[in-house]
Amino acid sequence: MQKIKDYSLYLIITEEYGEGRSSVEIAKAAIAGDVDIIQMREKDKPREELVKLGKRLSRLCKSKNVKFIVNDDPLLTKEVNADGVHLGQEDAKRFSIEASRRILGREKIIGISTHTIEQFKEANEKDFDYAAFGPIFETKTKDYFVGADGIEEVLSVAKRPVFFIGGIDLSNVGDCLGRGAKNIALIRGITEADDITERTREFKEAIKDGNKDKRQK
Ligand code: 3NM
Repeated sequence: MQKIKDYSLYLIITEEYGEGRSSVEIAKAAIAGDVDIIQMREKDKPREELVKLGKRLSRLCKSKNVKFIVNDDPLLTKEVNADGVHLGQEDAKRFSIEASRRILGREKIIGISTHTIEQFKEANEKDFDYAAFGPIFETKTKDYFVGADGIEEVLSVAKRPVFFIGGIDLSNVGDCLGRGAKNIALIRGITEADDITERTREFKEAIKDGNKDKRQK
């Protein structure tokens, strides 16, 4: 069963990039704009706070049929009843894909980060539900980026949905889509917008338009 639909828009929420708005405010506004997936990615908040916030976001997303993913921690994922966990390359060492699967079971979503073609090919053989590949462009959370050239190669070998990530905004999303990207993940492209709902809609339209030919098949 494919748990992640293609042509999805995935918003990662880190409150720090929310221009003073809370995670819940950001999530509500993005949900109103028809976002498909939301991730809670808060590296600096204490666990207790993450449990509280995670439960709120989880309830909110469930009530609106939006998938809710927790960064880093399959135990926290289970505790807040999220739909899945996202494992970075570092997190994957703390909790491997296999350990996360044992904790979460078959129904939940496991996503992983990959940053090079080699990493992607290696991960491709494992038991995850989607991969993220990036950073495609310059971003704040990493001090390097891989460029858009790898998109076609990643897609030519990918066995499950891939989200392209990193520095994606309305000016460069077309480049990703033109190279075959179906799914996009981002933080600031949405969280820094004055009108988050409107911006979310614009990205959804871009994904739809950029994939018109494929979707008609
Ligand atoms: N992971 P923005 S890039 C959280 O390449 C994250 O794995 C990345 O933020 C990866 O859309 C990234 O604001 C940051 O550039 C995405």
